[in-house]
Amino acid sequence: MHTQLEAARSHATAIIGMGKTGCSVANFLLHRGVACEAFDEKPVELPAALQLQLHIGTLDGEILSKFERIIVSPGINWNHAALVAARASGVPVYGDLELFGEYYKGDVIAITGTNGKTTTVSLIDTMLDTLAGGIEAGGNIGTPMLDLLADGEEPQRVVLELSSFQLERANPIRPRWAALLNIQPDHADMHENSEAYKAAKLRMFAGQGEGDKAMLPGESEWDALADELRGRGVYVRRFGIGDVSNLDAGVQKLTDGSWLLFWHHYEVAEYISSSELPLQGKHQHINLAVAAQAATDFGVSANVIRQSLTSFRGLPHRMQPLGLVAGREWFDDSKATNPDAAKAALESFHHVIWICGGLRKELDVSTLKQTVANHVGQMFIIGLDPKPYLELAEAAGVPAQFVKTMDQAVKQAAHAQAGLPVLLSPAAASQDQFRDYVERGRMFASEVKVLEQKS
Ligand code: UMA
Repeated sequence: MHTQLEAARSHATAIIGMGKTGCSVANFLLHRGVACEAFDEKPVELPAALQLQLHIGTLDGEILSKFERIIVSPGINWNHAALVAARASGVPVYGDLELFGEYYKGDVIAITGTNGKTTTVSLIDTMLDTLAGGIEAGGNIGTPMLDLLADGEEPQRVVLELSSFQLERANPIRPRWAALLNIQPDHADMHENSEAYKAAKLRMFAGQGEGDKAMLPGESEWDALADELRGRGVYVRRFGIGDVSNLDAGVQKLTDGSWLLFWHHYEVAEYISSSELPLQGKHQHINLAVAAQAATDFGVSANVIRQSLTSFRGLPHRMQPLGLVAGREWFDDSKATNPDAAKAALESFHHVIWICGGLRKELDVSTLKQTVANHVGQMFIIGLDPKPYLELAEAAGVPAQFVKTMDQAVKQAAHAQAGLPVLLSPAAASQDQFRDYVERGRMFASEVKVLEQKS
């Protein structure tokens, strides 16, 4: 029998996961008069302004199947049994990117990749903000994308940081300019396999067509995609480490060991020496080159781009120097939540004391063996899953100690091999011990501060 409740639900939206995304979706839809109910598997408190029914507890596919549509937060597994059941019953299930694509008609710049997204998006945001009409940044970077449309005004252009989770649960949007920075192993606990992870990321290009621009890594594995995009009339750019005559943007090594960062304004190459950039690390400079290319493609002048590059000091928790404390330098790279991010950080040091460990997301850390052997003097392991990191240390022949907590890691690292810098670059997510990587980085910085006050 069709109850009154079921009849109401057949015209309502179920919002699943009431973190940042869920609250943003609820706010957006309620303002547009859409009836909504909220679901979360853990106890949460909604902001007072959000007046909607909240259900706490295990998701039930049968209940969800009664709704007109379901909007799911990115952190909830797409293959959650309740979502699979709801989809099987024919209910449309999407993420917030779907709603964004339906409502927003301005220019989208979209950035995806395993590592470097936030740095690239932040710099594009800074540089394009100098244009008439400015720009707004959102998505995985932290501001839910629908918040960019919340006040009813439509920004002229937006730059979105898109995660695989956001891309997999929406019909393809059509970014005017889109860049894939890299694909490295990550989120093995959330995607069925690495192919599914890659396929989700590549959905970013699926809606592009005539006149749009796509930025792809220079490696040959991306040639087929480049050809396919060109076949659809997309203007394809390539970037990476290499020669300015072969790539549109990237870094070029010089004979004296230094390197140049370059991008192109039409056919003309623009350069800047890496020694002029406060932000260090070749992997970071590639991200800066991609941002510079986006800026020039949207008409930002070379002078403004140079000024932005030479004043950009990087973002918190990404190779952030904390200063000289207790006779050594300390670096917070808490954002390194997968092995490839930690590898890039470790390789930017000659030798370093490494604090690592956390929620491994089923990723294989043994791939770091050579990097650890070459660049790490000693390891201090935090988190609830020390075994793979201890095995890595043994394989690399590096002394290691499981200290479990951040305060112990900092205390012990202060007494490690004299003079060596200390790097927190966990190669793991943080949620086994912290709310997120930000809290982990702050905890590290505050323990270093305690050390400073004592010394
Ligand atoms: N929840 C459930 N069941 C689950 C999992 C979660 O009910 O199985 C509930 C939780 O109890 C919580 C809510 O869902 O109340 C959290 O939803 P969420 O995990 O999607 O988190 P949000 O607060 O909505 O944040 C999300 C992104 N989080 C993830 O993708 C995991 C944020 O990216 C993003 O900034 C934000 O939307 C705004 O767009 C963070 C992230 O870690 C930074 N991203 C990953 C990464 O960068 O590696 C992809």
